[in-house]
Amino acid sequence: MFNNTYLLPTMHSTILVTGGAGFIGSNLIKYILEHSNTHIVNLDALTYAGNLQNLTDVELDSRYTFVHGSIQNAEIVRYVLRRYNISGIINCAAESHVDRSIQSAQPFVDTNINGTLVLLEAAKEYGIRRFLQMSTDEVYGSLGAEGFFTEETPLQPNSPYSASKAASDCLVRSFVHTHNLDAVITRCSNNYGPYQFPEKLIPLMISNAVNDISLPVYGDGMNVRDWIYVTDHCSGVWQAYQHGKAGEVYNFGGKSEKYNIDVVKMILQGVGKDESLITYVKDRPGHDKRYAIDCTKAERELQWQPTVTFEEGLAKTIAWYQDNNAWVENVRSGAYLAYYAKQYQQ
Ligand code: NAD
Ligand code: TDX
Repeated sequence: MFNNTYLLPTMHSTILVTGGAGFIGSNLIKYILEHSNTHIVNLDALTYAGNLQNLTDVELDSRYTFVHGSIQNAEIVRYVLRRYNISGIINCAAESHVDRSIQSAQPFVDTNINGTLVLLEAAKEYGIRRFLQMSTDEVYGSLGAEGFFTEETPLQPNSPYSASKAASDCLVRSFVHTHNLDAVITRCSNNYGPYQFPEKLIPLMISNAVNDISLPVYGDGMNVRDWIYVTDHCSGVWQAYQHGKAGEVYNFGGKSEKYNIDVVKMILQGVGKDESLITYVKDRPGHDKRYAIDCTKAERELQWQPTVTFEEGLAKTIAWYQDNNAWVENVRSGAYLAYYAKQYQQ
């Protein structure tokens, strides 16, 4: 079925996952450990979004190792590649929240652009056999009422976050073409599921609803996002890592376009709370209207499909947040409260 099966991990191949203490990274590490014999080193700086509690299920697994450090630090990155004989890299480490990039763009340039460059240079130096850059559909900009992003859609990032992701994608592409690095880029739509930091729409609205705090909807609530359950994204990334063609981009989406206001109302219904909790607040500057993904390339070339419907995934996610209020309370602490107050002051 696949031509380049030489990339299938052998019994003892060890890969580096960066940003593995974050939302998608932690779900991805668990997914890979469950579906292969691969050993994983997780290099994470433990920013506000990184949380080792996301990985308690696997911390005793002999195939898993955590290293605390930044992808901006070339010495640590080179040490990890040498020390653990790393054969491949999946780069999930990033500053990932659009609203924070509007408050302050510098950390996005530092990690998303400079950090990715550090990884690329080290990958070149140590002959890394496969590099996967986890990117986002936001690099394509915004859609009107019609159409979908394909892998050929021009890059038109609109926020400092998406601009930094587009820049890192361009760096990855340049290392493929100039240095023959074996790299693929994945671009996914909005993820949701367990362990997502409650600054993003779905976990924020669930946590607020559970705690009877008002639900702040930006603008008129008519912006559209294409929602994908996080394990569907993880399966796509793992397929692309193993079977993607060097230099190619693969889009992933959940085929679940929704208006924000409809998502919020579904959450209130799921939690059993009243719509009077909804508050319309000042719109996000430069707010992208609509994202929608055409993922036929991944379906055709990677035999990948999203498997979780939005209704099913949302019910599982609501149940997870209700069952893990201690996790939520732990992250909704000092720095989070300061961020929240600044972001939602009217
Ligand atoms: P997240 O914010 O939950 O986690 C990011 C992780 O990266 C954290 O553990 C953090 O500590 C770590 N990190 C940050 N800076 C670092 C540095 N300099 N060195 C090492 N680690 C560092 O993000 P997420 O939602 O899990 O997103 C993961 C990746 O997927 C990002 O690259 C993001 O752009 C991309 N992505 C996210 C979505 C989504 O909907 N969340 C969709 C498409 C693509
Ligand atoms: O309080 C809110 N109110 C609100 O109306 C928040 C936090 C968001 N929104 C809206 C803005 C967006 O239209 O909900 C939508 C989703 O917002 P986010 O969860 O912040 O996601 P988005 O900006 O779409 O970006 C996400 O998808 C692509 C991730 O955060 C990125 O990391 C990913 O690359």
